[in-house]
Amino acid sequence: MTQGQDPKTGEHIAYHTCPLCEATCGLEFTLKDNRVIRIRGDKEDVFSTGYLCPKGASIVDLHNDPDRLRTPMVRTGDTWKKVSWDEAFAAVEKGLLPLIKKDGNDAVALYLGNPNAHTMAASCFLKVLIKSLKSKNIYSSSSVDQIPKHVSCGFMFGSPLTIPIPDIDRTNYFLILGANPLASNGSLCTAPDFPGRLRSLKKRGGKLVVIDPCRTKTAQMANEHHFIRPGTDALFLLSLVHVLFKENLVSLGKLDGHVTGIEVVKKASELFSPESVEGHCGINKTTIFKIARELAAADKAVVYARMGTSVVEFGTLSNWLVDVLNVLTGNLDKEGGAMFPMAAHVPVIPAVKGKGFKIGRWKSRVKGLPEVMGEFPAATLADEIVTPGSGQIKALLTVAANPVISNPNSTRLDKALSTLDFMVAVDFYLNETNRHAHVILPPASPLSHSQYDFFFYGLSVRNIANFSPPVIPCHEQEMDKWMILIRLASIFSGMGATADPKAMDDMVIQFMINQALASSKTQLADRSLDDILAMLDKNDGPVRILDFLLRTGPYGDGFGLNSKGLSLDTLLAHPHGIDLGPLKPRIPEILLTPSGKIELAPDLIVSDIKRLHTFIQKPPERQLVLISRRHLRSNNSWFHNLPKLVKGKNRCTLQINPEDASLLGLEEGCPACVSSAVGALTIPIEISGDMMKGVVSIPHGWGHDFPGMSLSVAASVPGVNSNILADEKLMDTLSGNAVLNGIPVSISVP
Ligand SMILES: Nc1nc2c(c(=O)[nH]1)N[C@H]1C(S)=C(S)[C@@H](COP(=O)(O)OP(=O)(O)OC[C@H]3O[C@@H](n4cnc5c(=O)[nH]c(N)nc54)[C@H](O)[C@@H]3O)O[C@H]1N2
Ligand SMILES: Nc1nc2c(c(=O)[nH]1)N[C@H]1C(S)=C(S)[C@@H](COP(=O)(O)OP(=O)(O)OC[C@H]3O[C@@H](n4cnc5c(=O)[nH]c(N)nc54)[C@H](O)[C@@H]3O)O[C@H]1N2
Ligand code: SF4
Ligand SMILES: [Mo]
Repeated sequence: MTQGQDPKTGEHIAYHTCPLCEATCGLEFTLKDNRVIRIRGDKEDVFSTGYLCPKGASIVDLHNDPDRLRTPMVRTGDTWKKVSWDEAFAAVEKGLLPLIKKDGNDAVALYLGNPNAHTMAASCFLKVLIKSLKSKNIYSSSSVDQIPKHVSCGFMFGSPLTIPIPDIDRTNYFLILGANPLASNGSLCTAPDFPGRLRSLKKRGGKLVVIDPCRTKTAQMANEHHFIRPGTDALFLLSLVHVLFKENLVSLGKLDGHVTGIEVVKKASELFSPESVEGHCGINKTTIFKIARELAAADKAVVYARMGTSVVEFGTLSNWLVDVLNVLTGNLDKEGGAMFPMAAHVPVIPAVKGKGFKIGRWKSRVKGLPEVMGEFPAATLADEIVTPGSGQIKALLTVAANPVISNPNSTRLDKALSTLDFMVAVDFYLNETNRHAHVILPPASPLSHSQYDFFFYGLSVRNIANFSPPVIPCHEQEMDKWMILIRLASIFSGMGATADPKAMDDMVIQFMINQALASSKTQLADRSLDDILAMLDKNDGPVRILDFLLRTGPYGDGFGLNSKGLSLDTLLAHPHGIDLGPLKPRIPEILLTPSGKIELAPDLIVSDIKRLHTFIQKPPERQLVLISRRHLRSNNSWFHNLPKLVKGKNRCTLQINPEDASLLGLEEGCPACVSSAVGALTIPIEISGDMMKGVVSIPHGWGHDFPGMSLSVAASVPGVNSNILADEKLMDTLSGNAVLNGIPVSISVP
């Protein structure tokens, strides 16, 4: 009988943190004979208290999806063959090692997709894979997403992972730009039931202001919504800074003495008065003055921005200015402002001064683009594949990624992938990208993995720790993702395709322990490797690593030093999670800048302001521009194969304002041809008064009409891929982030 099983019904309950988005909701599963018969939000979850969205409710459909791959596959020509795991890894070794020998390590590129951030496997073992691959050609979905935030935080706070999070449960004034948490459930702000938290803000008399070219569901629940011309947030934000200085509203509060560069920021903002930017961003000067004054006057206020401000030409500048505003109004590191979480698995090592953050330590071969966090921009992947010469990419390994849908100028990238000598995909769907692979290595279903959100507890509005064991055990044919990553790392490191994954796993944990033992700053100074190993959880892989990190973390038991402290056992005894409390001030302890202060005016960022200045000297753009949108029932490109989530009316439409539609002679439901500098597509029209004039939107993640895939449901409701229209040559200069919003387009009736 399974533990906890009801002897009468044969049912048992399992709890698991949802791995599908950043919100980390607790799910409650009722199982019988290892089949889920009911799923609901876990009311006792300390963080989500019963909340769940339609995607979380469909995770079992994903588990049961007949198209989900359960065995490795090898392709010859157009024919896929199911093979054993040993055969699959042997095929990878045979396909990649001779190529590395002949053309060097850079000939094999690695592309890491979004779901990696949600798995323990990737959090623990991707570094090992990257290290063993020794290729400069590392790419990820970060550069079609949030890398501008990493760059701005890296320069300001000394580490790209030191990201302040809006303290939404305690703020009284919340200014949101380019985020739609009512669809996305929040990003770089882990907050289950984001809608409920926004309702509470309003209930306690707080104010919600949303800046977005679309009157989204989030905008509709706000006290105020202002349309903004896509791509111009940096101008709007810099003019807020301008007003703060002009009206003597700057007040650092407790940050006084911890900030450098204020005068430089003041000077830089001088040219950006509300009057000079209003025509470009479409927000009038009266509103800009009002928002600046309200922001300064609120006792607890916070500015928060996401995707809409990130995948644009001035992505780093916008993300920097968000935190500049939080600093100048005294709201950074303050209750109800933007605060730094203290996750249970991240050791607190008082640093005060650090080496600072660097980009461009090496450059991409074809376009000379700077490396950022060890990666090149995803937008230049195709360049590196199609341009001959030494260092050309000849093979690709993708892990949980679908760049053919998610990257700009996807038609070009799709063609480039078809020219590769060899491709390996770690993924459980044969999707638009993976159809180019020669080997697919499918990890087990999300319900068969353990879960602890290494990334998102570091980005969370409360300090939370929650570990969940697998809901349904891994089928004997299936392999946990961490094993796949380790076996790949073993191939690249020369240990061979047949190496015992345990050997590499042991090496990793021993390395981590030895590093901690060697550091005089940890509590382990006089312990031994064997001591620690003997005390650790006896599981393999990420679970053992988690135990180690929890115990050496800020709330940890220090391997016996603090008997009340956390370990894996404590989390196992608390299946609804442990709430470690609200966020607390952490400055200066977390600053790793060379000055030991918040560096408000990093040279590279400040020098990028001249691009903004050039921009406002030109007359305001009036051409129609395209932006993206998300829907609660989609998850980037990979949730359109679940019937429950795609039923109903077609969501892949071009939304356009009624006035623009009438000017162009477009009618509701009729197809329109949309073209840009790099591509064209045809899509049905949806006329919507919620769109700003001059702006149209297409949801991202669609376009499932390629041959050679195995996504039967998605193929029946394919939609179109908006990234056919995104020009891969447009990037945020500093971070290399792709420009996916604000794309100039023309529309005609076919
Ligand atoms: N249901 C669902 N949830 C998801 C995802 C999903 O695909 N579906 N994806 C997940 C991922 S990977 C991420 S990164 C997060 C993203 O989470 P969010 O950042 O909240 O994402 P979006 O819903 O795309 O919201 C972006 C908003 O920016 C607006 N916008 C576009 N251009 C501009 C601009 O120039 N300026 C301003 N101010 N606004 C602009 C858009 O109209 C849109 O409302 O969501 C995650 N959650
Ligand atoms: N135009 C436009 N383009 C965008 C965006 C936009 O707003 N507009 N958003 C961008 C953003 S924010 C992001 S994050 C990217 C996302 O883009 P990507 O990261 O390239 O792709 P996803 O659509 O998230 O697909 C992820 C793949 O991972 C697989 N997968 C899921 N779980 C696992 C797992 O546990 N292990 C493994 N190995 N595989 C798994 C799925 O089957 C799927 O094939 O798209 C970006 N592209
Ligand atoms: S909001 Fe996110 S974490 Fe919560 S149930 Fe939905 S997909 Fe899962
Ligand atoms: Mo993302």
